[in-house]
Parts: sequence; structure tokens; C-alpha cells
Amino acid sequence: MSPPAAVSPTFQGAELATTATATKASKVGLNGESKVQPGQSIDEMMGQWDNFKFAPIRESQVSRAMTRRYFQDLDTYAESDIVIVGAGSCGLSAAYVLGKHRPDLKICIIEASVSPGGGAWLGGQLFSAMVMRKPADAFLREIGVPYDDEGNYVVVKHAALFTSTIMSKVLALPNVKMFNATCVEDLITRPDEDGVRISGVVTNWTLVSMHHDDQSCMDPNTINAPLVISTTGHDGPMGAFSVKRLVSMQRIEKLGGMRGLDMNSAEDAIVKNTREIVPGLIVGGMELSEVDGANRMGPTFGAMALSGLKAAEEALKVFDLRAKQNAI
Ligand code: AHZ
Repeated sequence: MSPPAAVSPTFQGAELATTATATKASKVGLNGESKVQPGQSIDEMMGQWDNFKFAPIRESQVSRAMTRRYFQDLDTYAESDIVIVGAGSCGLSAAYVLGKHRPDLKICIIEASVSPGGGAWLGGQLFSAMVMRKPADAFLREIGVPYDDEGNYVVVKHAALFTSTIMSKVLALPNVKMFNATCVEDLITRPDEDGVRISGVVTNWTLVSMHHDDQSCMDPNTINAPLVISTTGHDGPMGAFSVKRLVSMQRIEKLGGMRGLDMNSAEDAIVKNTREIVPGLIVGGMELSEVDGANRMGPTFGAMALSGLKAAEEALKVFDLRAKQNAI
């Protein structure tokens, strides 16, 4: 038996119209069954629940709709232009700037967690609001997040509002693909006059990575890219991944070790020092504090957004050169 033809996705997230009235007669068949109305608005559905029915589907269609796209994306992004490791506030900010300003580049985000966003869902000590010191308020205006102006700093009423807004903007960009529940297990390297150049990432599903100790032979996958931007946060079970790997491959001598909290010095240092640490690897956000021994800033997020901007700028400065080197 051949499966029924796919139903085209017509629902585009229409807003609830307050004025439209439902034309009930046109939606209900003669024998009372519900007709699927392509392009139907939410308002037209209201009050029609007795006759309501979803469009028919076969289970394999759901499976194929997901897997076809996923494997197509794996194929497309196996050669990426820029890989961003970690979808916290810094990684998402970098992805936003790069994806928006360079629609010609394929940007791939690898996020270890099922739920992207890193530590930016809450402000501090599990409080709801997020503080950003000026001039990072410019980034909130850019992405359209409202805030209270308190003088030298602004407050977003929910940190989750910042994170969900930037994420929705990033993920809607046609040249950005995020693979979540996927972690970077290693870096791809090439010989370089300075030692090594980073030319991509080695990935695995995070759940697989977590079981290397009790299951054998679960080899990883790879993504080639002339540039990697690593924003995996400060050291922890998953954090500071790329810079710890640079230490073990003897590309940097040792971790600088994140220092105690000093909001005033920490935020400026992270933004100013966001840079290419070894050819092909730019480090931003709190991961950088583990290279430079920078102070932490705690629950003030302006430096994460602006470090993302700087990481994007640094990436575009060297992109053409790294792309040329990576062609081999
Ligand atoms: O899941 C991690 C998180 O979403 C992800 N990640 C870590 N290791 C990974 C790996 N592969 C793929 N090997 C990985 N993904 O990276 C993300 C890091 O997000 P974050 O919010 O921890 O980092 P950030 O630098 O964007 O923001 C830091 C926020 C902090 S911590 C802090 C302090 O303690 O002082 N202050 C601020 C503002």
C-alpha cells in the first residue's frame, strides 16, 4: 500500500485575529465531517471543535519528514564555512551577526544540550531578570528585546525573553543549522607553520559521548570548516571544551584559570580579548576566561552578547585566508 500524499504545511503561525469571523458553513461537510481548510486561520477554527479533525497522516511520513531533512542537513553542513560550538548567549550572538550579515556563508551550530541557550535562561541565582550593562543595550534594540533603562545598565524582565528571541532569529536564518544534543568531541587539525591550524570539528551525539566509558567503538562524525568559533563557557563537565583540548594537544601551555568575580574588569576583558587563539579557532564568551585567566562577571550578560559580535568580526577578518588554506 502506498502512503497517502504529504499534506503541505500551510499553517504559518498566524496571529489570532480579533476581527475575523468564522464562516462555519464553508468548513463543515454535508454529513457533518470536518474539512481541512488549507490556510485556515486560528480565528476560523475557534468554536468548531466538535467538527475538528487533523489532516490525515501515515506514521512513516512523520519519520521521513524529520530524517530526510536531518540527513540532508548533515550532508550540506559536512562542509561548513563557520562552525560555532555552544549555543549559549555568546554563541547565539555570534551566529546572529554572521548569519544575518553573510547570507552566503553556511553557519553550523553544535550544541551539546538538548535545550540550547546555555546559562542565559535565568539571570543569577535562578532569578528571572537579566542585566546588561551599557552599551550592550544596543544589541537588545537590534534584536527587538524590550528593557527597563536603569542608567548605566538595562534590565530585561525575563532572561528567557532575550534567549528565546535571539534563538528564534538565529534559527529562522536560512544559512544557519543547529545540531543540538550533539557535542564536539575533538577538533580537526592540519599542519601549519605555527604548529596546527584548526579546520573543523569532530562530533557525536551527546548521549553517545557520555557512554564512551562503558561502550566501545562508537566512532564520531566530522564537519570540515575553515573557521571554528568556540563559546562553550567556563570550565565544568562540558565547558571550556576547545581550550582544554588545545592544552592537551600542546597548542597552549596551560589553562589560565577563570579568576574571581569582578564585574567591572571582567566584561571589558572578555569583549576586548575575543580573538583567534590558534589559526582557525576563535574563542569567545566565558571559555576565554579559561585561556586568559580573566575574572568572571557573574549575572551580567552584556559581555556575552558583545563578545559574540567581536567573534563574528574576527571571523570575517580572517575568513578568506582560512578558507583558502582549508581548500587543501
Ligand atoms: O551546553 C553548553 C552551553 O549551551 C555548550 N557546550 C559546552 N561544551 C560543548 C561541546 N560541544 C557542544 N563540547 C558544548 N556544545 O556551550 C554552551 C555554553 O553556554 P554558556 O552560557 O555556558 O557560555 P557563554 O560563554 O555563552 O555564557 C556564559 C554565561 C556566564 S557564566 C558567568 C560567570 O560564572 O561569571 N557569567 C556569565 C555571563
